[in-house]
Amino acid sequence: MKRIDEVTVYGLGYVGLPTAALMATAGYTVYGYDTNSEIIKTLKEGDVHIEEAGLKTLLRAAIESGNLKVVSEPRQSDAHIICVPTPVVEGKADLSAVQKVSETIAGLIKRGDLVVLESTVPPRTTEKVVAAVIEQRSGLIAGNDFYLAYCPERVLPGKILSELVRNDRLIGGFDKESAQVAASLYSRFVDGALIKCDCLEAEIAKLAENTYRDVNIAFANELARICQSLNADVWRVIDLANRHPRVSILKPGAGVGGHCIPVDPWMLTGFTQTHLIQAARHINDTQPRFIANSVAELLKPESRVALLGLTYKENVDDTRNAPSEVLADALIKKRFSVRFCDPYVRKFKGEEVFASVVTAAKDVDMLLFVVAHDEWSQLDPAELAKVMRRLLVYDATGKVDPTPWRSQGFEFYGLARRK
Ligand code: SAJ
Repeated sequence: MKRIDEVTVYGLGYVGLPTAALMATAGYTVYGYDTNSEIIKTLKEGDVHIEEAGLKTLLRAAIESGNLKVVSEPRQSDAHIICVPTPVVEGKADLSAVQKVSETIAGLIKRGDLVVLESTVPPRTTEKVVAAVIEQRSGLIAGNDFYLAYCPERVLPGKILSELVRNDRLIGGFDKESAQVAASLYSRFVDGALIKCDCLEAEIAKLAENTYRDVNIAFANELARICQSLNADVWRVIDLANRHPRVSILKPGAGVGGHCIPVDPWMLTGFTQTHLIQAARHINDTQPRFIANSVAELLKPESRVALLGLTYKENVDDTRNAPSEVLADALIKKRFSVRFCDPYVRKFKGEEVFASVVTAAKDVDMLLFVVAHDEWSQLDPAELAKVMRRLLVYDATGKVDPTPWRSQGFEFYGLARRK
């Protein structure tokens, strides 16, 4: 079996950077390459451009060991791992970064090398883009002259390092030997099972995972709307339903954000007629406006609202596709004045963001919990009661305990909570 010593990781973002660092600490010589010179500069200075638990320490150890080299020109190596973004623009995946990196690899690849695609892509991209570009430009044939696999990342932001090691991993081989070689690459640092399948199965399975989550959350959000109209508590209803051994409903909220769940489902559409996927997207996309309408019913004209939590989910610094943006726009359109507060974010929609809730709350009429950062558990309702103009809380996260707020005289409302 092919021996792999040197690996090049193309794309040093949320997935590529931790993967490169882990591979280096597992003993591979790793070249971390990115086309963004700012990222290369930051990393070379020993800093990281991403907030992720444990990453900075691991990265420094990997660089100090000499096993991880951050490079501004890609090098020849035994394995090439593609971790570049595949954004969805108007419902269609933009594969230009995958195309470009495949061209780069075509200029470097040697007979017997392994190429692995990790980016989330529409079905058949490994074959139709990666294999096709490399074959056309290098003259080498996938499965004959080089190994090729699709091994999607499945890690949860906030827990990336532990999930990279512990999660089971799909190893979609272009052919059986490719799957074996790719499995041996990951076996050095993955403790989870390495499940061999073909490229197409792995591509569809990756999209199915995120789409399943989107559909499940959409159901929870629709249930919240039903409960709200019946004046029932959706959080309690979901807890009760989930006591059934074969039911596991996710949580409703302010909407679905991030760079994966709101966009990946579109990559499964367009092959045949689909309805459920689009319906789920519609429900989740309109959820921030549903929250804005619910909140507006509680406010007088010209009220001031402090939005607590701007990131796409709790305890991360990422604001991509965050529901808070649509929610803020909807509130501003209703002529409320909106203040932004988040310890992980400095600027939002071009405006200053307050790190301290007490500062953000001064003279406002409502605290609106959008994302359940751990920091909120430290809040003191008595202290906030002293600075606010009106004592009103709305919780879209379902995680704020009303009792201490009510005991300080706050009116407390929440998404589909009983009035
Ligand atoms: N959300 C809810 N209710 C829930 C759970 C999440 O409204 O019960 C919202 C969050 O607030 C957030 C959005 O959904 O706005 C997405 O958050 P998430 O934690 O569900 O997922 P991501 O985007 O951080 O990571 C997902 C994960 N996929 C699955 O769990 C199936 C991760 O494992 C993938 O690797 C990642 O997408 C990816 O990169 O594809």
